[in-house]
Amino acid sequence: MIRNLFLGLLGLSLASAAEADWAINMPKGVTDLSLETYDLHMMVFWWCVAIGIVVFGVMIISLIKHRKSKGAEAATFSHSTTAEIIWTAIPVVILVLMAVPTAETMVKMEDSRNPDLSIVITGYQWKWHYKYQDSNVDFYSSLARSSLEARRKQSEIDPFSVPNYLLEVDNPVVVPRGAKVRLLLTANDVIHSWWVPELSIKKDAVPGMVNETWFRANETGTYRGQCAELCGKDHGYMPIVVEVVEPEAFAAWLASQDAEL
Ligand SMILES: [Cu+2]
Repeated sequence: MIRNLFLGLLGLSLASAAEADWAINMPKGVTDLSLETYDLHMMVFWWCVAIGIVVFGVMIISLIKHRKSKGAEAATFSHSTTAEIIWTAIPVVILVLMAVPTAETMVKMEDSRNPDLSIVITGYQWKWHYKYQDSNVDFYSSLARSSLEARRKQSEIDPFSVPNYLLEVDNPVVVPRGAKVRLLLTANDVIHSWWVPELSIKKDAVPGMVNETWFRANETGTYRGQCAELCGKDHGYMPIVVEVVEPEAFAAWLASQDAEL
């Protein structure tokens, strides 16, 4: 049984590796803060690699050089103040070196003052609602029909044939490039989480609370995300699509949405 499970998992991982165009690392994203987050992540990653090499290197060399068959005798001391000071001081220095730039970036992330545009995002089981502040524009954003049909049991539609399967919506959020967009997040039923990796945003949407975050996208394009908080049976079916367009195109879009109402 275990062998079958193992073979099954192996088959699954090979199949997904062959089918999906996935990357192992996090994306660099399209905002200044997403790039800073990526650089911090890489800095900490390389610190971990260096620590791993040093610690395991010393361990392996010690095991080989001081083995019993070579006549090594165990030392008998039980306490070394010098060693304790060193193994406390070095990690403290490393943690401070990581904490200073991290704190600088986190302060910037929290600074959502003076936005060019504010959007109230409300999570529902299982869709998102967007309301553009200072305008009448508001709409629900649900899973696109193409994905909805393919996900049905016995639909006979191959999900791999559906472009952006489970990552497409009927009404995407549209924002202007270069504008500071403040997001005010809440939920109407259970806790959801608004996550768009390329904007470097993952923020919980909690009933009865308003969480705040912001981004400024430097590049136009379509950025996709998902609800990142297990929120019920259709948690996997409430994706997020953000379209970043030129400011003129955004103004035209907003006016057209307003006219529809
Ligand atoms: Cu959700």
